Amino acid sequence: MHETTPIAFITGATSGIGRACAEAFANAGWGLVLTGRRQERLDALQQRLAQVPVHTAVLDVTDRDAVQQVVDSLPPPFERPRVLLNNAGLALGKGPSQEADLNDWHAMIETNIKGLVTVTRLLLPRLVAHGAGASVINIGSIAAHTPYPGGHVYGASKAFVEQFSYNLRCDVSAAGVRVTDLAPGMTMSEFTEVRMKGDRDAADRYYAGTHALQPADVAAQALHIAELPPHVNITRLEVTPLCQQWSPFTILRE
Ligand code: NDP
Ligand code: 8X3
Repeated sequence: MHETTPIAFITGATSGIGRACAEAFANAGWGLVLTGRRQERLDALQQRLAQVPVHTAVLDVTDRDAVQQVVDSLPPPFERPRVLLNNAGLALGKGPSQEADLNDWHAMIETNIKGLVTVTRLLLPRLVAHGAGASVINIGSIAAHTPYPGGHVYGASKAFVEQFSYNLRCDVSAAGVRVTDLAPGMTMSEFTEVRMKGDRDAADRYYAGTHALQPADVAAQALHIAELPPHVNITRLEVTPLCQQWSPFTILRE
């Protein structure tokens, strides 16, 4: 490997946007640290992306000790990533708040908020050590700004991601580290099947008749952000499919 090959550390690389980012960065010649909870998918991806150096680690971002262990045991040449792509995340449930499973709410907070800040905090010294050109790219969502029925904790967790990204940027920009909240809209992935607890038909119905974003569309934006000149920081980038529109206010009448 060439000494200057940049490294991207990706959480949730086993599916959807994370996997597409792995592919896009590999095609652009980046080395990769790929993490997620499903070992067999990491193995398959590593085999498929054999054209670049790839290090894989089974990692549940909600397990603080495991994150520490993965960071501490990054082998050369992966010890000093240029990019942290905080992608691992999920929504669970789409019913009204008063019927929601509290375990689902806690799981979203543990993953989308606590997992993201854990990985960020533990990897941050290495990004700072990398300095100019480094980036933290946090996958937020349009749900951070747009309330909708059943959005409850999911949207709120993505609002956290947005504000955390801005505050983080305040602290690390002097070290040359850029921070971006990359906020996609409707993207066709396993996201909806996970949200609907494995109900594939419900997921298919959600995407039916739409021309939703593909994970590769979001990955192209992530790669663009990562490869900008070191003095350029995209603070927030929102990307939606053309078919996704706002709704007017809903007025409840007596
Ligand atoms: P997928 O369900 O296809 O992928 C989610 C990824 O997150 C998987 O690789 C999964 O890996 C990983 N993941 C989930 N929980 C954990 C955990 N505890 N520890 C480590 N990895 C975890 O969905 P998307 O690709 O669509 O979602 C990726 C990100 O994009 C999420 O943050 C999501 O909120 C966001 N997003 C998605 C949109 C969409 O419409 N699809 C729109 C806007 C934002 P594994 O199960 O192997 O651990
Ligand atoms: C996922 C997008 O609109 O389903 O973050 O909440 S949405």
